[in-house]
Amino acid sequence: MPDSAVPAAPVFRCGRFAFDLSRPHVMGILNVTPNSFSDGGRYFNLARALAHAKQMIRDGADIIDIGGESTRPGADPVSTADELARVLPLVEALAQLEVAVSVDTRKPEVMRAVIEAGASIVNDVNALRAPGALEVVAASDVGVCLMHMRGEPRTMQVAPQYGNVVTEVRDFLVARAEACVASGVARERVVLDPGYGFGKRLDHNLSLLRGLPVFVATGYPVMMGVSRKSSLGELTGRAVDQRLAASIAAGLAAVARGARILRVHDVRETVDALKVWMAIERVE
Ligand code: 9MG
Repeated sequence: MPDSAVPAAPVFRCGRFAFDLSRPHVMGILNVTPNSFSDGGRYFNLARALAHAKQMIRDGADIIDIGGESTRPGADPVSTADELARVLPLVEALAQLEVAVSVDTRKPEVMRAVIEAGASIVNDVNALRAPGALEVVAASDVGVCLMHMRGEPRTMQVAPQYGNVVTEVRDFLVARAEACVASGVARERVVLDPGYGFGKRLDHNLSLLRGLPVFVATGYPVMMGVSRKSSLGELTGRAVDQRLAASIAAGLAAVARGARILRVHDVRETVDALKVWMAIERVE
């Protein structure tokens, strides 16, 4: 592993949790949308969603990321009321367990409610750009994942263009992180995510993966979400439910380049792969 891929921040603090970043961590995806792109809306029902979250915890997830609004390419927005009705009961239930609860949302009203209900992380694909979002996070002790997205989910895959995708995405994320720190969010509460697949073509995504050490060199922890994404389908010709091997390969490539949180659907398989990787690399 290149020296630049060693994270400077040793810890990610989020609510009552502090993650030691000398080893990678797994964030399990819990989509509670009727039409989520890669699980077909299977966890829209509360009891099934809870059972699935508990299975991911048994399988070794450190964090559960709950999403009530689809961010897949072409997805339409949902109302605040609908999003809250989907995510709040799950946040309340999971916040009682020994797992960090993350909520994937762009809406400040949703952020405020889920923080009150016990969420420890806000995962915002819009990097807290909605008016009021930064203030909600700054007034709390939660961690925040700032993700890069070009445009918005409905239109983001329409001819995305970059000069140098790695430096453009890094500069955007560092500017958003500095805005957080200037608002009173401790640096140790901030994680950066290049936004694999969000307003990017296959070559952009691969450049971002190769360029992860550039993000690690910012000193902020790096999160990566490659699980089942369409670029893996482009590379393998596989349908969305047949991309496990491709997801593990891309996830391990990200960890080898310094990513310290992997956002995944397949927790058990990812945890196994990371155990082997850590043994080889002598990561304790
Ligand atoms: C919500 N969501 C979907 N894909 C994602 C990714 O790659 N990163 C983050 N942080 N969130 C994502």
